[in-house]
Amino acid sequence: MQCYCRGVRRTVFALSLLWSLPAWAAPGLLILDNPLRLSFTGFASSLAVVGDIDGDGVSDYLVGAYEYYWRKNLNQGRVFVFSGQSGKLLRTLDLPDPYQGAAFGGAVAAAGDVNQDGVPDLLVGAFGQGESGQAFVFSGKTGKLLYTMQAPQRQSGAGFGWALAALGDLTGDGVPELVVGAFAQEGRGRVFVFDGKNGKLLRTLAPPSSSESMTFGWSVAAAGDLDVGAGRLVAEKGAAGGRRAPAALEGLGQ
Ligand SMILES: [Ca+2]
Ligand SMILES: [Ca+2]
Repeated sequence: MQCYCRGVRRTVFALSLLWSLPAWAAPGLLILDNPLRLSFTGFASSLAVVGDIDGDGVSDYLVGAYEYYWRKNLNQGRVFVFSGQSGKLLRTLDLPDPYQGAAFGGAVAAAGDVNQDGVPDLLVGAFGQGESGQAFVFSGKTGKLLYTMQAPQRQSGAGFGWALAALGDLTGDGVPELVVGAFAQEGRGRVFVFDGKNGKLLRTLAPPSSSESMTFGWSVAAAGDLDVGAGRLVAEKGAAGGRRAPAALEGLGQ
C-alpha cells in the first residue's frame, strides 16, 4: 500500500516476520514489524489507514493478525495500531470476550471519530466470534471498546464482520455510519448499516437478485453521494467459490 503523508509519497510494508528485521530500510520505506514473534499469525492480512491517532499530524495504521492464538484459543486474533510517522507500535487491541476461532482482525477499517473526541476510532471485525461473527468499535484515543455490533439473527458461519467500512454521515448527527458485511447471512448474504454514534442497527440490505450462488457483502465500501442527499454503498457480490460478480449499488438515502 502507498500512503501520502505530509506531501511525501511513502510506501508502507507490513511484514509478517518470525524473527527480527534486518537493520536497513530503503529511504521512504516504513516497515511495520510483527510484534508477535510467532509463525502463522496472519499478521498484515488486513490493513487500514485510520487517521492520526497519536496527534503527531501523521495518519496511523491498523493491522490485523486474525490467526493469532491466545493461550489455547486457536485463531482468536489480535490487532495492532502503528505510528505512521515512525512505524512503532502504539497500541494492541484484543477481543473483548476471548473465543477460539473468532478471527478478530480478519477485517479492519477506519471508523471515523464516532465518539467525537477529536481522535479517529477503530473498526475491527471478528467473523468467527460466537460462530456468527461480531464487529467492534474501539476508541482511538484510549483503546477502550465503545460498542459491539452483530446481526439481529445469529447464524453459525454467517461471516458477519468479514467486510467493514465507514460510510459517512447518513443520519445528520455529524457522526459517520458503519457498514458490515455478512456474506452467508440467511444463505446468500446480507449487509448491515449501523448508527456510528451508538452501534444501533439502522437497516439491512438484501441481495438485489435471486441468484442462489451469491455471497452478498463479501466486500463493502462507501460510494459517496451519487444523488444529492443520499449516501450510497457499494457491496460486492460473488459466487460461493470465490468468483466474484460485478459490484452492486445499494441506495441508502434517507
Ligand atoms: Ca500519528
Ligand atoms: Ca474518537
